[in-house]
Amino acid sequence: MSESIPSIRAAAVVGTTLREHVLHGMHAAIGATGEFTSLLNHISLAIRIINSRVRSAGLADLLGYTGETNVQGEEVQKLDSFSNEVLINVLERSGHCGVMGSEELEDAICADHHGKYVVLFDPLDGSSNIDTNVGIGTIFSILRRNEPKLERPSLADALRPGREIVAAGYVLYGPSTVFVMSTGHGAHGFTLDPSIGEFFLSNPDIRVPTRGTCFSTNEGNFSRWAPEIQNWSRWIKAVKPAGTNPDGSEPFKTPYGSRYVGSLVADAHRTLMKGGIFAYPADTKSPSGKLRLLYEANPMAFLFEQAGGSAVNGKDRILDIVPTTLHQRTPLVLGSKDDVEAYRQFVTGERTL
Ligand code: FDP
Repeated sequence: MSESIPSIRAAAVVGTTLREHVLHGMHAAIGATGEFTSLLNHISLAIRIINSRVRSAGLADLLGYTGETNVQGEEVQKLDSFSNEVLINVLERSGHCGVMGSEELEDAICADHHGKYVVLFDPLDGSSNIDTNVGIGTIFSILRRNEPKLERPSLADALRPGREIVAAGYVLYGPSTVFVMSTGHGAHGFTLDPSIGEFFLSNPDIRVPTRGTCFSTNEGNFSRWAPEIQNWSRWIKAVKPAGTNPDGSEPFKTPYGSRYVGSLVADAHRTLMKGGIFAYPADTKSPSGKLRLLYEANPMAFLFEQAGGSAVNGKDRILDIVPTTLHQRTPLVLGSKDDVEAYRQFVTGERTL
């Protein structure tokens, strides 16, 4: 009888939950009030609600368009607007959110209370993939307002460089639901156990390999790219190793494989886990780039840096860009340090074919 007890215990080991992970962070932070922890728990609730709808979308008549267009001029799909409403609702109820900015809203929502935090989000990223059951996601970042007690919440609270982010994350609604998050102490991945509705720590302290074997771009835009980006694209597909690293180390093992889903969350997640490079450069159709700085590029850049990777707009660090508008776009290049650096060198002319 006594011999069977250890094996029963071993079989019943329960992993760390997202809630515990967040609480642990709170206990480690001197002077923590619990508001940040509560905010993260509210975000986790919103995500579980969105996840449940995404999972039953085909059955619940949530696919397709609402007939409206969002501020980017794109048709709003039902799941986008549902996800947007859930996040706004849950964040408002948290009472900690002074300012909210969403891809689906023209203007920021400024609360009439002194909530300490700013939350910027893309409620459902990769919307062009919704109808075909391809991975989609939610992306968010959190900033602390500068003077929460003295000043009323305003758009200025949101227009701050990404280096001031205090937490960021994304959720990938793929074969499983994965939540990758950072509060500035590394990037950690949690996987949802759908049977009990709880996220469990599945990928502690994610590290992006220094160099990868895949590149991820929309190659259909090749003819619209600047010559130096075209050269980078030719280089990464070249059969022979082209040149050496700036420090004279191992040549890159080109050609790299190509992987492109067309959902930022899916492409970024693969790049974060396996290394390599994701690039959405500016082109003649989108001269400032396509992706949004505040709720797509910044959260991803924060997570990649936390995981030992990097993120640039071509030549400058994404997290140093000072935004001027809520829906500002930017070219975005993120991934393994060496791969992003090689791209940067093509852009600056330090490297050519
Ligand atoms: P989508 O248009 O489907 O919403 O956020 C915009 C985004 O998706 C990203 O998720 C994705 O990385 C990119 O645009 C895909 O753009 P292309 O279709 O131009 O490749």
